[in-house]
Amino acid sequence: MNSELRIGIAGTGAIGRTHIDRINNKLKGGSVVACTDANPDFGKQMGEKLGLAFFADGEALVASGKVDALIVTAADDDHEKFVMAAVKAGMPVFCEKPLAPTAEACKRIIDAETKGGKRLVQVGFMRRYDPGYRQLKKLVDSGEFGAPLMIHSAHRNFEVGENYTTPMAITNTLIHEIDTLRWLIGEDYASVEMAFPRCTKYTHKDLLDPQIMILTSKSGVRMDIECHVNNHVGYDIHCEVCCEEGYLNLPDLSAVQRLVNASRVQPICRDWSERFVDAYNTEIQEWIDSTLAGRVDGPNSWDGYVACITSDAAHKSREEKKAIAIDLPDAPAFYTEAR
Ligand code: ISE
Repeated sequence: MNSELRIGIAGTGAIGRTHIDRINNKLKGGSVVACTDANPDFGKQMGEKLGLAFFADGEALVASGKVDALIVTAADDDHEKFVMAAVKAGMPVFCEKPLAPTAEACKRIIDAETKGGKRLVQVGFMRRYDPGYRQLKKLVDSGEFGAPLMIHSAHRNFEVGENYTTPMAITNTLIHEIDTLRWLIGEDYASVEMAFPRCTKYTHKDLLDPQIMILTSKSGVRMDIECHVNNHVGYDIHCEVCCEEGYLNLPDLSAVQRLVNASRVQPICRDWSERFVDAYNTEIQEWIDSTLAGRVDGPNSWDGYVACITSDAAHKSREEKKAIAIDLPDAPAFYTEAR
């Protein structure tokens, strides 16, 4: 491996371009030098604009000899094909969440990675790198507040595109909470249930909004998560961990309070790129560092798979209108041993 990581990016949409910018202009140890996109015309245009070599598909990019590692920021349905191209070539790959839209697809990735004999895949669960969530986890883990009993969370967006539909609230948005809460309490889930309040007037016929997910861990910690993606207010993330000896609340990003027009105004973020900028920077920097050192330190394919077993069960709960038990296999040693 070179001393500087040469990175290819598969998916030149919004999140892809924020990663290109952070890697090429802010972070150390790597640079994005090439790209591909499921939409070749768009990818080519972006490649020219950003000064990146363009390749027609993931296999050609990976085989080009121009990159040491791949970042996948394509649409969720295209994650699997790009991750597979890297895994089959033995190349380290960072894939934005979800690893794939279904557990079945994640399992194919796990089988290919295991067959190759080396852990290569990191999944972009960036909440684990957010300073606020890291503080929260440290306090939960300290044991000072006793056992966690309940968690109340909310994931609110100002608005989402017209192509965002009911299942995407789980696969594209709540997937963050599914991974974060499992990591926060260090426990797997036993069941999931979806509930549907009255819909907001700001939604459309293919999107039930808001939705509530109720997760129960194996030891009985009960977690409710509101997902409201067309709130027309702002990007608002909550997490309150109710423990035996106290309540732990996720801090908001600091913002100066304004006193105007006989009101106190506390600004909040407009979207994820603002709210989680520090988390993304730390996540990608740590991925570059560990990749150069030949390791995968962050959330791996097993975490991506477990999250999708949970999201598949959540879809089933919506369809069958009942709580669904989650039956998780034990993680194989390939994913638990230090490597
Ligand atoms: C988006 O893909 C994200 O990852 C955001 O964090 C989330 O808030 C949004 O709902 C998703 O569509």
